[in-house]
Amino acid sequence: MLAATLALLLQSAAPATPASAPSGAPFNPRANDLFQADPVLRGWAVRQYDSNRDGWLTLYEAQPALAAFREIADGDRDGRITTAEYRRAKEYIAARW
Ligand SMILES: [Ca+2]
Ligand SMILES: [Ca+2]
Repeated sequence: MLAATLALLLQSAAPATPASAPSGAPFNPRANDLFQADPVLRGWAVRQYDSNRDGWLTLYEAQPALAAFREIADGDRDGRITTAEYRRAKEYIAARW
């Protein structure tokens, strides 16, 4: 189930719309799903990306958090995050933050 969520979240970065995303990354309306599903990642994301410090990640605050997670997790840069890559990234985050 987690893997399915991940697949949805993390493989959907393919430019469905070759639109102009100024930040580079496409806006992901499901960005918060990853953090809602995982307390470790949520804790990390809130500490790093909760710009207004209210303890919650809005969808907008979650965008850079998701992008950063992808950056950390996708070790082989193939644009997909496997379950193994996800697990490694989570361990890395848990150990470092
Ligand atoms: Ca916030
Ligand atoms: Ca990968």
